[in-house]
Amino acid sequence: MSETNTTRPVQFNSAKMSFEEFRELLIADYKLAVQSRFVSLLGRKEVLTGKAKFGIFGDGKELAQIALAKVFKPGDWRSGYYRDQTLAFALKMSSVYHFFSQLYANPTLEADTSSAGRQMVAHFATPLLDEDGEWIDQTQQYNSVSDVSTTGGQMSRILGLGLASKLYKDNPNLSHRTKFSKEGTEVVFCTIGNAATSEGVFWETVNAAGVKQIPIVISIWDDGYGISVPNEVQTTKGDISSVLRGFQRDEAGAGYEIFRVKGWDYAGLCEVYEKAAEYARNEHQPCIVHVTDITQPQGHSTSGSHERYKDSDRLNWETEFDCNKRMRDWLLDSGLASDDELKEIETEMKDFVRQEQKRAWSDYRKTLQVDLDEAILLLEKLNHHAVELPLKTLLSLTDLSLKEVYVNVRRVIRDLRGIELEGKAELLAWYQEKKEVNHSRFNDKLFNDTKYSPLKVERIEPAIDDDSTIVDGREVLNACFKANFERDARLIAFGEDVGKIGDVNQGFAGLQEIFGSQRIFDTGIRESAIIGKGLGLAIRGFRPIAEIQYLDYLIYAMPVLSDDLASLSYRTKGRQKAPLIVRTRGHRLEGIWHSGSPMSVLLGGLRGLHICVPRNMTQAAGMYNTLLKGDEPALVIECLNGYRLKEKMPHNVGEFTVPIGKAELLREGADITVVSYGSTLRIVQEAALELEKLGISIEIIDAQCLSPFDQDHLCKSSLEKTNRLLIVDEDFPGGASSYILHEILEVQGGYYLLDSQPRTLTAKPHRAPYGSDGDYFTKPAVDDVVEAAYKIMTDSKPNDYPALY
Ligand SMILES: Cc1ncc(C[n+]2csc(CCOP(=O)(O)OP(=O)(O)O)c2C)c(N)n1
Ligand SMILES: [Mg+2]
Repeated sequence: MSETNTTRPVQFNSAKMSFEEFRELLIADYKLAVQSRFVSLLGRKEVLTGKAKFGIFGDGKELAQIALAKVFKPGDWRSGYYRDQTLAFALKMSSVYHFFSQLYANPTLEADTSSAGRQMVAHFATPLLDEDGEWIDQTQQYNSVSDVSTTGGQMSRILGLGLASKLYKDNPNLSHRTKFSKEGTEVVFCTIGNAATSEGVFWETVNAAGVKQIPIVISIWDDGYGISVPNEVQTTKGDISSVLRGFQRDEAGAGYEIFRVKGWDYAGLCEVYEKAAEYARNEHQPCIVHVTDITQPQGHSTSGSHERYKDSDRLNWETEFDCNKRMRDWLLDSGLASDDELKEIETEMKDFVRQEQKRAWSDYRKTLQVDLDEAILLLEKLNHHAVELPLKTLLSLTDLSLKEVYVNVRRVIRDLRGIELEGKAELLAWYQEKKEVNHSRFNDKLFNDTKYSPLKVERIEPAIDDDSTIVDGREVLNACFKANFERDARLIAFGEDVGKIGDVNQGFAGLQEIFGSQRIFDTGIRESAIIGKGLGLAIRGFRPIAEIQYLDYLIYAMPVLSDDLASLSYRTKGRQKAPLIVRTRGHRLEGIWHSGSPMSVLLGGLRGLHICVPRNMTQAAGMYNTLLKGDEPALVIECLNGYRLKEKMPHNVGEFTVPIGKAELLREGADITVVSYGSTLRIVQEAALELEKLGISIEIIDAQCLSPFDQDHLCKSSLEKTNRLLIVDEDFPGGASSYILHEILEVQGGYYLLDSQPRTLTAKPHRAPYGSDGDYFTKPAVDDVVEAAYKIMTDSKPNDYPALY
């Protein structure tokens, strides 16, 4: 581990720098440090005076970030957290104006370029897509993946971002991908707080990057606390770089280069970052920089004061070792600047920050003012006593907000119900129009919705005929993957046991030998890392298929899936995307951790991913073909018990597409519509034959995709005929089956077509035990489906269908 101190000379890139140039550089750095500090001070005030809801700032971390910014090159990546404003300003990823616009939650991308008011302050992102959804040239800009608020949430993705550099460097077939890399020289700079290194995902990521020797530089901003909890409670030995020591590269093997440097030591910081970036860039050597002695002058956030948990010694120390103060003292002591000169800079920066804050506030107000003015104008035209109070409220608004505007407008609309009045139609039309504007402000871009959306991919039927060979289901998948890998050099697949043996069910069998271990490879047992790898690779222009061995283990990757991947488009208002395909297998098998079908967990947690539930491997292959032509993230859950079932190999196995979000009619029937998906479909199909013997004809619909669900409203059309509904799945009672019920009854309007109570048939509330008998008594079996369908008939025609029990 390298330790630095201030006695070393500062080394900058240009050895030929004149004294005056050197001095100017230092002054510019000081200026930025001061500017950033004023932003923190003023930002906090803005929150405490009620102009914004919550503030979190980067005071005390200025110098380290200025040093880091010096080695950040176009094409490089930041994956950081909410303390990085100085870095963001230095690299022009943000500005004082943009920062304050985000603080106020200005809902436009022009003002808050990072998130259009969707994220808290200090959550940075650079656009990666233009307005048409096309990739921007990443090699020409400083890149930042959109921040997430969860501690450690920025970690997993650095694996893929960094691995991309390695792959671009080593694979000549990718040299035409010039928007994404210049010979793999891009470095990923990750930042994390000292306390957040307590998260499991930190350790998982650090280990994975060490194994693969990924070009990353992880900076740990160590201010001794995580909110109020000190290092002694967070970390063994209370010292993160000391416990990381085993990762240090040495004669025993490759590992990390670990640096330790003080956050007020400007010269030491510059030196460390120069070295770390060089190692990572030129040798693809991962590095960790532990920046100690960081202070937090204003405490953690606007939610409370640090006097509650820091004693006076610590507070005094923080004042003395404040990095900006130390730099100021150093500039004075070494004669590089005079006190007057520094004071002038400080006044200039204070004025500048104030002016930019005011501009941001004024623009924010103007955005809202448009709606307010229009609403007032329309309400003034209405001559009715019900309008008086809302109008008066709007005319005297002091705390301007869209909420206030629409609360009052909607009150008027309610109070004028059934009343004909001049100007009312105009108000209603305006409100309808504004609904769309507000949808775009606050609700759009759950998916990127570009012209490449998988929902827009053309349907190509599978070519299956009498000549089609009958094979195991897994062979259909294998042929599909092979065809896609041949066609597209961007495709990469990885996961536990995916490389050498071609996954535990042999979907990729033999493909590593054909396409090489750079494109199809094994990973360690670390699900977050697998998804993070896929996410980062997808952001850098690859088309990864990240495999999670069993659906039950997806839970281990939920943080990165849910917080990062699923919300990426939404939280950047469509300006970033990661078209990652997550492949897994689940539903039917036996055992508490091998038979999972936690679909409602996924439906709730993965809003922002398409969730595909193919009934067999041919349908799965068609979905992969569709998704690979599209550009949005998706989860495909193959049926665990389907790999060895016989299917016909389509002649166009790498071409045909199964549309995303479309259900399929599998069997026509007259009495009950039975909707199901995945492994339970075969059970429902068997049950149909039993039910025929009882004189009941069921119509079977395969949902195929849970999100989006049956966009053509096939279920509703079926209900028009049967008027009865049964939903069958393996989730818990009230889980995904209830979601489907909601879709059919409420979204599709199927409620009005029902003649009897709709029913759901699900697994039992507990998880599935091991063994076939346990399965029979836990998950829906043929007998259960038959009896549930029969009960529906008993309910409506008791004479024809007398109760069984
Ligand atoms: C997963 C998760 N758990 C808890 C929190 C609440 N939280 C926000 S910041 C924070 C402390 C983080 O401390 P540290 O990593 O040292 O960063 P610092 O704020 O000190 O720079 C906590 C506990 C969170 N955001 N995410
Ligand atoms: Mg901390």
